[in-house]
Amino acid sequence: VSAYQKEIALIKVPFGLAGARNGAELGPDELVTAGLKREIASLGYRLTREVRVDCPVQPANVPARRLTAKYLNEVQQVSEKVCQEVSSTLEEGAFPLVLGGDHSVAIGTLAGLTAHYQKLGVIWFDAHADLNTEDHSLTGNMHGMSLAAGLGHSTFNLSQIRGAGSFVDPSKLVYIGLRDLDLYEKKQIRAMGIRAFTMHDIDRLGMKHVIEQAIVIAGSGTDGIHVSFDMDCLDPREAPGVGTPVPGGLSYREAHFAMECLASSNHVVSMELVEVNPLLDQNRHTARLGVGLIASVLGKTIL
Ligand code: HAR
Ligand code: MN
Ligand code: MN
Ligand code: MN
Repeated sequence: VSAYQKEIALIKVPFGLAGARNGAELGPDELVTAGLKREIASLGYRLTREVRVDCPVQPANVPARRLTAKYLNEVQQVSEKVCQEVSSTLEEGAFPLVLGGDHSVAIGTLAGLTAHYQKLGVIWFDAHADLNTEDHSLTGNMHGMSLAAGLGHSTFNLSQIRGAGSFVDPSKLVYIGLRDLDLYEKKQIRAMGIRAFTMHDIDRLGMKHVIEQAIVIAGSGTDGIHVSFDMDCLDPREAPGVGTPVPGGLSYREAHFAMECLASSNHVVSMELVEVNPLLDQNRHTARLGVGLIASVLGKTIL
């Protein structure tokens, strides 16, 4: 975040139908209750916009047959609204902070960001690659398809969202924290040459090296870096309140250090934090970690 940019928009997206289980729709309120707005204010930001995107909730009768992309219409509706909010925020010169919701909200965020930035860098913190298409997903859960939509691989993609820009450039995309990939996703990462720092790489190289490389890849020759932070990148022992926990994840310290490095890079132009599930959490612990990570990206330092 550049020092002069001290205006921020809070875009809450209480949408959870594209996840694996109920509860992600409660994420935005949980983050606010955990003290997010206090942190933002004490960092000297002016909150220029605070919106709660109107999101469809679970219909009475759940679709019976197995769909290749569940709740596609709902995801499309939400994506268009998020796209609009992110676009307006950027036009006003403020920093968009999007609170999920499940990770399908990233489709709308990417749509709004690409409308404004020709060359967008993306760092995707996640245990998962979210690269499935409707034809390859084993679950039909669209939170596992958001990057495929951003890259234009899936049938439902950015080009179907009113106001979206062009697809994300895979050479400017970096993963951090991967450890649970479907076979198709592995093939895609290799075929596209996407830079992926798996947990193995973090163990081998250390987060310092990993985040420095990620900032170079996503930050050089781009208009800025979007940080898409799926809370399940963290180890579930520390962050149990997520819908699809996978053992062997990032420690809070590692993630927090990465956020501090991102802040001092001055390249971050937007952030989203997704997949906080209060129903699976204990004592709001996961949301509190989320608030700490956001504060660090926004420039909070220890001393
Ligand atoms: N790859 C699996 C699927 O497609 C799991 C995806 C889980 N995704 C998230 N977001 N929680 O990363 O269903
Ligand atoms: Mn994800
Ligand atoms: Mn994930
Ligand atoms: Mn630079």
